[in-house]
Amino acid sequence: MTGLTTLGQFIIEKQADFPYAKGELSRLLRDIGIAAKIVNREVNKAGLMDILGDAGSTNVQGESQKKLDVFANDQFISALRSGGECCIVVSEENDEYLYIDSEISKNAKYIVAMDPLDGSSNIDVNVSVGTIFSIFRRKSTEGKATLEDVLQKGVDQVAAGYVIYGSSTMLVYTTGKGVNGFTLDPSIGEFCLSHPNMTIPKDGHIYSINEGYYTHFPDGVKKYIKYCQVEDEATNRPYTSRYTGSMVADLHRNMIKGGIFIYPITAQAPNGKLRLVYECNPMAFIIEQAGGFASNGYQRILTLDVTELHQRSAIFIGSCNMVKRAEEMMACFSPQITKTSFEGVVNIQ
Ligand code: AHM
Ligand code: MG
Repeated sequence: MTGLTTLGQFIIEKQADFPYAKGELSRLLRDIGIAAKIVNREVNKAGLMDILGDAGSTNVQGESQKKLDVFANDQFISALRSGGECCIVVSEENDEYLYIDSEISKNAKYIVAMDPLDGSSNIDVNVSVGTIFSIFRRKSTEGKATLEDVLQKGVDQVAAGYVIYGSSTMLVYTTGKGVNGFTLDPSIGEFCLSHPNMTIPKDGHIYSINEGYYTHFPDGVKKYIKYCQVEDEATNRPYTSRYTGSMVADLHRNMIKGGIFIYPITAQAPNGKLRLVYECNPMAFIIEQAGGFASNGYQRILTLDVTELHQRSAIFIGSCNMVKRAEEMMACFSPQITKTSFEGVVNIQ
């Protein structure tokens, strides 16, 4: 006995939490874990191989795809296809949802939505990237699963997780009974339980937002940023600002230390940038299960209607009290974006 609990062992132990389950969800999570290990291997040696840089293609959102985006997408799809428990995959990298049409998947009940490599603009500079996944049970009981099966609200997720390829690689997931984190031990090639029952502090002192877009934010966001920066001993302000450009890394840090991550609507992204189905909803499920909260500024993320595969949303997510405070600011000020005038700012020619 090593005293270590591997992801595989943990998943099997936890299967008893779902008395009706026949092990399909466990197998699905195992398949995702396997794909994550393969992606991790490539991310780790990316600098040594011809796998850095653009793939020369764009996704449905018009964003240029990195070679590793495409590689990670292929790996996850292939693991889900050979596992046989998934009937549909939705991916940031695919315009349409993908049926898994194989003999072993013909009775599959689960739909997986994913961002195979989030924060991929960071790959070329060796900064953490991540994978985000969300799992639903199909609602229809016969025939092929339909778009209706895919467009479920966040509250209907049965599991969600992320993988962070950072200074160490971790897989963090929830099935609605708390959040557990596993660190990849490269010497044995296994994810091992390292962060049982993860909880996010109710309060924090880190705020994560791309302040470069300040003039393009709604007034409530501007006021919240100013609130974070004001000195106040009682509330431990000013807060500190941390933003990597990888949502998974920023949220993982904030989950451990306490903090808020915000990607609001902006003048350029009037519906927000991040995608509801495979970025906001899974992260909201995980953070809520850890005791935090996620909102679009006005409404709980998990209750938002889902009408499109690649729908975008604003997101305020993290420590409960911080998100509630940001929501208060949003309620007090106009949702309109009024460009800030920088009177008094000196232009140096
Ligand atoms: P991606 O899925 O194309 O990688 O985009 C999502 C990423 C998030 O991880 C990150 O928080 C955000 O985009 C950064 O965007 P910006 O550069 O506009 O701040
Ligand atoms: Mg992404």
